[in-house]
Amino acid sequence: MKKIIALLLVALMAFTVLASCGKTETPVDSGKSNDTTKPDDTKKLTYAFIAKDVQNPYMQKVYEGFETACKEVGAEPLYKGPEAATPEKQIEIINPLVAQGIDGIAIAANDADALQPALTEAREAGIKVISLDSAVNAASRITHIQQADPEKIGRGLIQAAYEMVNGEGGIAILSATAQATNQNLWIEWMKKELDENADKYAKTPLVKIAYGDDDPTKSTSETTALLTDPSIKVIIAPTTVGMLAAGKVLQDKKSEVKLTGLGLPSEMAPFIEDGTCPWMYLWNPIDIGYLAAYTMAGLSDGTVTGAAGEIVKAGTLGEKSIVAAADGGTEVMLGDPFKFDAENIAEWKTVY
Ligand code: RAM
Repeated sequence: MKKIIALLLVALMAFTVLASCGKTETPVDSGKSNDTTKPDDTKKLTYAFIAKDVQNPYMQKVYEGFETACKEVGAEPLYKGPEAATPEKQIEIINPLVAQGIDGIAIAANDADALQPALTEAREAGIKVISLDSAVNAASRITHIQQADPEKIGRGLIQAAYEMVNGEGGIAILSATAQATNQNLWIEWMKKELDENADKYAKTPLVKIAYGDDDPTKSTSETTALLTDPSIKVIIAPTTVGMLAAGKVLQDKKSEVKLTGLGLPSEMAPFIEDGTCPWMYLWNPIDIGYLAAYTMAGLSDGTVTGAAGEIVKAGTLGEKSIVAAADGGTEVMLGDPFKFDAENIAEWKTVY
């Protein structure tokens, strides 16, 4: 009997020594994930989507998808954004999120470079930072969620404007803010399309670029101002806020000026139906938010690091590749821009 007790004691001591060895070998990172009294592996991750501005209905649609995907991956979603689309106001939102110690930030940027110091701080604190819709520069992000090829969008909008005026009539652009990365990229491609095909577009010059700041009131007054120039026959609004404001002005004034751009089917249906906007383009904003949250989840669990060549598992969207982006960083492409016209608008206006 004594022998058995002695053997048991030896076994117990050996186990205790092994167990304590195991403990000291466990890497400790600021005590956060190794606090054995409160196991951290069950902690829900928190992901924030920072909109260009909170009121923008397009941004709200993006968040819808973000929220759905967060639920699917078991993360806590936050919807943040300033009242006006400025980088300064976005910085004021980023800083407290860093202090709060959230796990991921997906931002639709109001400026490519101005957010870099705040986002670098976020990344240094271990937060997974990605941009979506409107990119931050490559150094400020892990990757970017790109709605559609910017070249296709820019060239496609000029081609649409050209057709709408039968190759004759000045073009005006009603953009969002002057610093918006996405709109500026699309405008660059619009200019390239015009420059590279100068003969074709000889009678459809780009007359003016106006900025409505994604603010309905400013977009309305900028459209009204554009209409005082009789050489302008078509307006391209590469922003959903600009599209709606311009559509209303043109409809109110029973103007002959045509409208195209990037609009929400739910908002633009009446203008497509009455011919103010013969056709326009967009993609599914809900899918952008959805893809962003899944990308974040992949970054959190280490399945992806944001490098070109990796595959993001994006729930119902399937697998999406991370590819090299034109700005030196990487991006995940959602798909192609989709054309909305009188034929299909009824089908889409209830979707987004
Ligand atoms: C506005 C915003 C957004 C843009 C869409 C098309 O809602 O400017 O960034 O992607 O339009």
